[in-house]
Parts: sequence; structure tokens; C-alpha cells
Amino acid sequence: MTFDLFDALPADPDASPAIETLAPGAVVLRGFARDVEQDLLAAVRDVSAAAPFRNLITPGGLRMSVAMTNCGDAGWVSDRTGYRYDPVDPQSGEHWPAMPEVLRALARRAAEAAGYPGFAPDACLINRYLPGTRLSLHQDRDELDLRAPIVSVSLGLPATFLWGGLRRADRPDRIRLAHGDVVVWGGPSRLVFHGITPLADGDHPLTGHERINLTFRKTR
Ligand code: MD6
Ligand code: FE
Repeated sequence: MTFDLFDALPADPDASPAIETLAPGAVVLRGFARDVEQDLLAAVRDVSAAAPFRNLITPGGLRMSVAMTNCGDAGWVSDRTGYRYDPVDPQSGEHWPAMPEVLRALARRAAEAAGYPGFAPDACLINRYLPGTRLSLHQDRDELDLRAPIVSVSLGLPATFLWGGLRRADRPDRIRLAHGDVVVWGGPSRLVFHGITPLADGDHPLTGHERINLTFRKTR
């Protein structure tokens, strides 16, 4: 048995496999969100009209370069007192906007494709990156239920994702995340350190000079 048939296939510039394994429990689903890209971006516009993007202050007093908002029953917030999930947007005093069904359904479908059936997120953190925006290495550990995975959707400009290890000092790999890519991680990878290098400028047909990242979590 030879692989001549495969060798004879025309070169495909998008030949990366649809599912890439990053580490045990963590995968990238290339282009997974593209079939609903317009609906996702419309939903982000609706959410951010009600709960505008803002640059939160870290407990250490620094202003984050990533602008954030949330939808769902709980939203991730940071201020001088620490990090927490809060059902109320501190800027408005109102509950966060409900999670649009198109977001919830995509997150569930992606988790299932990655081997995590039944994912029921109660929070979606929405990050907005402009050129130069970065997110330093961190763990996502403010969720009570660490058995559930996190589903992360990239839209707009591409970014370089830093994928480290379970210790902050572990040297991270660099993973290119493009429009429509979805990262799902859980299990043994759930507390891996990760981040985003400073966003390179570009002009995306759907988002212009922005990258939008949605991360779905089960917080309790
Ligand atoms: C980002 N993502 O891609 C930042 N966290 O803009 C995250 O910090 C992240 O992508 C947990 C799981 C997946 C993620
Ligand atoms: Fe994170």
C-alpha cells in the first residue's frame, strides 16, 4: 500500500487538519466558527451596545490593554479587589446581557466536536484586541467547576497564542489563531498558562483593525 493517491492531490494552501491536538484535552478546531461568523459578530455588536467594551483594572492597579465585556448569567470582572464572576455589570449596575443563542449553540457544538459533550456555559467573556493589544500569560482559574472545558472562538485579525505548561516558567509554544478558529481545552490542560502576543495590525474584511475573542466558561 502506497500513498501515491495522496501525493497526487493538488497542493491546498489551507491543508492544516481540521482538528489539531495542542496537548491532552486541548484541541484547535480550524475554521469551526466560520459558518456562523456574521451571526456571531452581530451578537457581539448587540451585547456591546448594552454592555460596552471597557479596559479593566488589574488587582495590581494596571489598566488591561484588552477591552472586555460579557454576556450570560455571570461576567468576568477585575478591579482593585481582585478577579471574580459577577452577575451584574459594575459599570451599569444591571445584569449582563443574556447569552445569544447562536453563541451558546456554537460553544456546545465545538465542545462536543472536541470530546466534551453536554457543555453548558453560563458565561461568555468577550475580548477585543486592537493593534498592539496583548494578554500576558495567565491561567483561567476563577471558575468553580474546573471539570468543564473552556471554548475560545477567534474572530477577525489573526493572533499568536502562547500555549505554555502548568507552571508559569514553562516556555510557551506559539500557535497561530485565525478567524473562525476555535480552541477547546479541559481535562489535564485546563490550568495551562496561556496568553496572546501583541496584535499585529491588519485589515480584516469583517472586523477591520480588530480581533474579537469569545471564551465560554462554566463558572459554577
Ligand atoms: C484570547 N484567550 O484568545 C485569549 N483562556 O484572546 C484566553 O485567554 C483563553 O483562548 C482560556 C481558554 C482559551 C483561551
Ligand atoms: Fe485565558
